[in-house]
Order: sequence, then structure tokens, then C-alpha cells
Amino acid sequence: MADDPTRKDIDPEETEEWLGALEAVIGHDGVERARYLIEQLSERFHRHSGEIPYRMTTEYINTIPPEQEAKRPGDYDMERKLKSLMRWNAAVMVVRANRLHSGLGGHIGSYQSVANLWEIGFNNFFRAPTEESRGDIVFFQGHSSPGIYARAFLEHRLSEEDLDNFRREVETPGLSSYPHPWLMPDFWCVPTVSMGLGPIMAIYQARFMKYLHNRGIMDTSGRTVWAFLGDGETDEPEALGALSLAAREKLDNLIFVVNCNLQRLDGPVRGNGKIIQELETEFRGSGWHVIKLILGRNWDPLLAKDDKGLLRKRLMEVVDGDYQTFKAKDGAYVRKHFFGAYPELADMVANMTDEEIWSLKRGGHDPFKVYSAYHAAVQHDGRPTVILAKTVKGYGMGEAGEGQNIIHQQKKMDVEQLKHFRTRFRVPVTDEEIEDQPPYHRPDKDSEEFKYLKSRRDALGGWFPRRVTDAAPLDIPGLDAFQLVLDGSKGREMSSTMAFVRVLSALLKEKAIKDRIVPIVADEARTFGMEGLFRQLGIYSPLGQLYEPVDAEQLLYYKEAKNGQILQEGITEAGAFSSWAAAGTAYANHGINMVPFFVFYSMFGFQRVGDLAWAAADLQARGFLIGGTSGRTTLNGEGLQHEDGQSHVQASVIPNCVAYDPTFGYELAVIIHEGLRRMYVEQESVFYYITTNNQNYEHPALPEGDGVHEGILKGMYLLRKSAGRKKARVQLLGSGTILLEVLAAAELLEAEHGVDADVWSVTSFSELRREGLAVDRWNLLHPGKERRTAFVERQLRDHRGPVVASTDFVRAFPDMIRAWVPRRYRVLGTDGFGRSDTREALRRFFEVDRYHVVVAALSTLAEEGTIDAKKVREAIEAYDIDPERPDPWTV
Ligand SMILES: Cc1ncc(C[n+]2csc(CCOP(=O)(O)OP(=O)(O)O)c2C)c(N)n1
Ligand SMILES: [Mg+2]
Repeated sequence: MADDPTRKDIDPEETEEWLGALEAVIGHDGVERARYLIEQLSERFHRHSGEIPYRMTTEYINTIPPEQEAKRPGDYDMERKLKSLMRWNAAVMVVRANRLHSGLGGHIGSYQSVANLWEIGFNNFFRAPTEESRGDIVFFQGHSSPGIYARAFLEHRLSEEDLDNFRREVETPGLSSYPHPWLMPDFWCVPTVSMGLGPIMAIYQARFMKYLHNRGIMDTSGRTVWAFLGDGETDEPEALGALSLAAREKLDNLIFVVNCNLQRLDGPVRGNGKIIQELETEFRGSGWHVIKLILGRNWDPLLAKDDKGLLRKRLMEVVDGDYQTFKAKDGAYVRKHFFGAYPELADMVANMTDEEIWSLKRGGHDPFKVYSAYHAAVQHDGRPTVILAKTVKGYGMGEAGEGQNIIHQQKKMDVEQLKHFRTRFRVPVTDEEIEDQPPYHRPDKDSEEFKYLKSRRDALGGWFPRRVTDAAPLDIPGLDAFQLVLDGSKGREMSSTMAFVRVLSALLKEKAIKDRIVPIVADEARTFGMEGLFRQLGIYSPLGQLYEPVDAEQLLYYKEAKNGQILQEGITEAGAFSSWAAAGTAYANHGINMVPFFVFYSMFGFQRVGDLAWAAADLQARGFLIGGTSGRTTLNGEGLQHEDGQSHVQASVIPNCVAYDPTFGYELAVIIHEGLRRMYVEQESVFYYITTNNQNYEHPALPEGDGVHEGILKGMYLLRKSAGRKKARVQLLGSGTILLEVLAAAELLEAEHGVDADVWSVTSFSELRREGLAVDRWNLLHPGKERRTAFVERQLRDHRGPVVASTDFVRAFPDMIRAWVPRRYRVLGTDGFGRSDTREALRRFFEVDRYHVVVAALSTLAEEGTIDAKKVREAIEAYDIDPERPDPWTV
């Protein structure tokens, strides 16, 4: 209870007796016996009080006692020298960038706090990909990237020019601000910096590696996922939200290192408390192995002298806000305000100089302590480990910001500050050089420094990080593998989700590819009719199935298996998405192509975990995202929070996301087949988002005829050509289930209104838009050359009449192609809040049912002068439409 000064020891003699007895047991029978006795005591206490007699936290000192520390290999002086050069070059790089162009940004202070934590990893632990193994995956705290570049510079992987092009990526092959595989595809393996996403992706990556192993796809034993995160970052729900999965699945291939510099951007993380103690509770409560690394080795002699526990008490009672202030002051201040709180403590340091007091290090800055913590973490079996390492933000920067609240955004250092920093880290550059333009410093390739750096890395497989993409392409089946779907449902009604399940089932029968498929669900498999796969493929569980499933008697029982293929994530879209991203980047991180299909409730996709989708795009993840239950009026009973009418707009802004809103099974089959070809044969870094729905209807066979296949992929094709020769003719466009309303509207127009209607199935407004934009841009930049025509225009130009498009998404979706529609264009969509009712009622409410399509077509024809406005009025009346009702998006 040392962290609660209000608890008084009312009988110290009795306390001493108990403690003495404990010491005796440990000395005589060992710690396991002592643990047994304490547990017995604890249970007895619980029986009497209903409470547990302890807290989740331990003392505010290192978890690993000095006598249990592993000895650190390597050349201490050399490593310190190299680290100092990295500190210097990283700082100079940001300073130079901002001298040239203030506003480019960059961070200096964070790397200074994490440098030692990373260097111990680089010199002793992080394994690079080799022929034998793909090595470790490290999620580096993103805004400390200058330190990684500074290291790559010393490694002669980057040049001075590269460093000068930090954050300048447009005209030059510069260095990206943060780890972005998209921008530096041979370097960064995983993106970080949208805080919280690194940690959750690291957990699911470690889990995916176990999955690959347990399924017998590849041996991933001995490989580790490291995630470095900030203490401020741990406030993001994603950062700590999946901790229990890591413990439950015994991810001993996972190590978190939280860089506890006690500060975030604006100020202290927990000024009035202790972030390390708080995190200790969180992680321990979630079942992790916790290693606190608070004090450097020069505290050890003081702690050894602390027989009354006063120093421990003091360490515990000081809050983080004060610890931060201590580091922003000096040794005299620490003597007075830390040790001076108790005369005994003041005596303890009486013979130390202020400098010696000042140099009492925090654990994260002590290479010996960090090595021993990592060593213990790597050795630990059966559980993930977190290292809570206490550091100083802006370490060594002195007046330039060390421990100051402004340090996070410090991008500049003046000449005097740089000189101080140079001297502090003994960097061989002169005052004159600094005054002129602070120079980088790099020992050349035959220096002892370079040789040392290289030898340490050679022992760990080579330079790091390094992204390698040498996975063999997959042997994908021909389109006829999906013949069952291509032939249509033959009178049977089914949803497009069901058609998708048929496509997936067909793929799971293909020998060459079936093992590579990774079906992922977040507790909605039954919603999508996928429960049949439970038994067929098994649900992955590292424990197998330890119980008799309640439905064991049934054919399709809930089967969990160690080699199960389905990732059933439970209700965590963020987790499922992270699994999808891990599987979708196996081609780079594991050297093997995997084909993930994450099938989810469309509303809880892009808008729920949109930032993860963006990160996956940066990661160059490949795979399929299936937004089931899509369409604002198609999922009708679930109401406002469930009915997705916008995911296609959200998907459309991700540059390498290829999105489709198909209606029929054959469209889906053609799209998925092409996706497989592009992603796994051509190995393009795109991913597919396909919406499916839960409305049952008949699916026709793939129409014969030119251009259908191409049109499906490009985004539109003529589905129904009117044979009529009337004066009034319209072109009706539709997607998803609303295409069915459009087809019905075409019938009504011909039968009741004397208008011929051609109907187009638009599988992708967003792909059509992309093609149109490219054509536009070409035309803009090639004046005088023969003008190119967009696909939309080419498709529509020989078909007479105004154009009306209707979808189950907001109007912004069909509006995407407005620029290339060669005639009057009207769009119908589902702008507004969803609500529950029948599909008919909802479509009427949002004005996307067949009657509104008819009225929109007639109205557009009237505007063009082809028919009389009276005809529109009559239709409005005949269909009982209230022209005075408020706009649906306002109610
Ligand atoms: C989701 C998100 N929100 C905000 C930011 C902006 N940001 C970058 S670093 C930072 C502070 C980080 O503090 P901490 O995690 O403690 O890391 P430190 O720099 O102290 O090591 C913030 C707010 C971000 N990158 N991502
Ligand atoms: Mg911090």
C-alpha cells in the first residue's frame, strides 16, 4: 500500500514479524512456496471481507531487481557514441528543414526520449528479414521517425541529401514525415502516427502470425512484434482496447514498450497522478506480463541503503507533474525538492554533488537496464509483455526544452542551444560549423564506428527496417469457377450476400488458393448466412475446442479448432479490420500472399473504423472488404444507426480502394475474379470494397453480348434496351437494390406513360469518376490534341434522352459522374437519417422507389420540353405523392 500515504502502520513490530516469516520462507523453500502461502492468506481474507487484499500496482521502482538483470553484451562506449550521433543528426535534420522552409515541421524532443530504447533494440534484438526468416515487425512511434532516418544515414543507407529532403516528397524522393509504406515502400513496413492504431494493429499482427503458424501455413516461431508507443497515446481507446485478446491468445511473440516520458503534446499526461502506475494496472489486469523500468542503475546503491523504505515511499508519493518539473530544473532543485522532503533522504545524498544527483537517470535512458528488460521480455513464455519505461522528453536538450511543456513542438534550436547539445553528447563539430549551418556528422565506411554498427546489424540479419515484397503470385481459377453464380439463381430468390457466400464457397474449393483465404467476421456471420463455414473451415482458436458445443448434434455446429481458418473476432470492427490488414500485407511482412475477406455490417465499416481503412491503404493491404447489409432502405428494420447510405462516398476518397455496388451475383463474381487477378496475379496494391445486401430477389445469368464484362468492371453497362421507338426516351441508371426499382420504373414508363426507357446497371460510380477525372486531366494538359472521351460519355452518347440515376446511397454518390453525363442529369438518393419501416415505406420516404423514378424521368423530360408538364403533375397525383412534404433529409 506504499502508494497510499494515508495508510498508517499501527503495529510495526507485528509487521516486521510477518515480513520476517515471509523472508524465511523465501530463503528456505523458495518464491513458489511463498506465493502459495500468500494466496492462501489472500483467499482467507477474501472469505472474511469480500475484498482482495492487494492492489494491481507494485512499488514505484524497477520490476527486475539488480541481481536478476541479464548482462548486456556489446561495446558500451561505441554504442553511446553512435547513439549520440543519431541524436545529433536527427535534431539537425529537423532544424535544417525548418531553417530552409519554416512550416515543414518535424519533432526533436520525442526521439531524444526514445533513442536509447530503440538503440538497444537495433543493436541486440530487432531481426531483419533474411532468406530463412522474415524477422521481426516493429511499430516505431511515428513522430520519432527522424531518429530512424538518422540511423539509416549512419548506416550509409541514406545520404545527406536524403536527410535534407525530410518532409519534401513531391519533387524529390524525400523522406516521409512519419512511417508510411506507401511513400517509402522499400523502407517502412508498418504505418504509425495516427495514435492508437499502431498498438491495435501490432496485437492483431502478432495474433495473425500465430494463426499462420497454427494453421501450418508457415513457421513464425521465434519472430516478435514490437510496438513502441507514447504514454499520451495510451489514452486512445484503440491503443489499449485489445489488450485482453493478446493475453487470452497467449501472444508471447508481442512486446509493447511504452515510452513514459510523462508528457504528451500540450503538457503532462497525468500531472496529478502516475501514468506508469495506471498503465501497470491496465496491463496487469488484462493479463500481461508487466516490467516497470523506472530507475537507472545509479539509483541502485541508494535503494540498497533504503532500509526504512523512505526512498521508495518518496518515489511513490511524488506525482508526475513534479517529476517533470525536476527534469526541467537541476541537481540542486532535485536535492531540495525530492530528497529534501525527509531529513533521512537528504542525508542519504549529502555526500553526492549536485551533478551526481542530476545524473541519476531514469530507467529508459540506461542501456543496461533496458537490455535486461528486453531480455526478460523476449524470454517470457505464454504471455505478451509490456515494458513501461520512464524517460525524459527532450532528453539532453537542456534549455532548448528538456522536460518543458513546449518541447513536443520544438522544431528549432538556436546556435547556443545546438552548441550545448553538441557538447552534451560530445559530437565532433565546431562552433564555427554550427554558426554557419549545423552540419550532419557521419563516420565513413571504413571507420570503426561503421564497422561496429554493421557488425551488430549483420548478426541480426541486416539493416532494419526494410520492406521486402517477393511473395509468389497466386494461381487463381478461371471465371468459370463461379459458374453456379454466373448462371443466375434460376427462379430462386436470394440476397447478393448469399451470392457472395456462393462465390466464396467456390473459391474455398479451389485447391491452389483455398488455404490462403482468410474469412473474417466480427460476430455477424449468421447475419450474412455464413454460419455454414463454421463447421466446414473451423473457427481459429489457439486452444482448439475445450467444450462440447451446444449445437454439437447439428451438422453445422460451432466448431473451434487450432487450425481453424475463420477469424471470428467477436464484436470489434477495429480488431477485425486490423486482422484484415495483417492478412492483406502478408505478401510483404511474411512473404506469402493471403486473401482476406472481411465481411461486416456495412454501416460499421468505413465510418466506424475509417482511420484504420486509411492506414491499411497506406500499408498497401490487399484483400476484400465486403459491406453486407448495405443501402439505407434495404436494411430496413434496423433504423438510423444501422442503415448505410454513405460508405461508398467514404470509400471513394481512399485512392487505392476500388469500390463496387453491384446488384446481381454475376456482377459480383466478375468483380471478385478481377480483384483476385489484380491483387494476387498482377500484385497491384489496391483493395476492394464491395457492398452486398440482404434483400431477396432473382439473379439473372450473365448477359451475353459485347461490353458487359468490361462494363461491369469499368462501372456501367446497358442492362435493358428498350425496343420502343417513341419520341420520349430516357436513360435510367441504378445500382444495388435500387436498380430493381429502376427496372420496375422502366416498365411503368413504357406501359403507362408512353416513354421508352433504357436501363443501365452502374456497378461503380466511383470507378467511373476516376476514369472521367483522368480523361479530363489529359484533355486539360493536351490542348489542340484530339479530345478523349470519358467512358460514361462514350456509353451514353448513342442513347437518346435525359439521364436519371437512383441509388440507395446519398445523392453525392451518383453525382460523382455528373461531369461526364452528356445530357440533363438528375439523381435520386437517400440523403438523411435512416429509420425503421418496410422497404416500400422507406423508399417512398426517401423518394427512391419506382414511382419517384418515374416522376423524376417525366419531370426531366418535361424540363427538356419533350413532354408536357401536365403529364408530370398527373403522375404525381396518380402515385399519391405529396409535393409539399419537407425534404426527407430535414426530418
Ligand atoms: C489520433 C491522433 N491524434 C493526435 C495526433 C497528434 N499528435 C502527434 S504526437 C502527439 C503527442 C504524443 O504524445 P505521446 O504519445 O506521449 O508521445 P511522446 O511524443 O511524448 O513520446 C499528438 C497529440 C496524432 N498523431 N494522432
Ligand atoms: Mg509522452
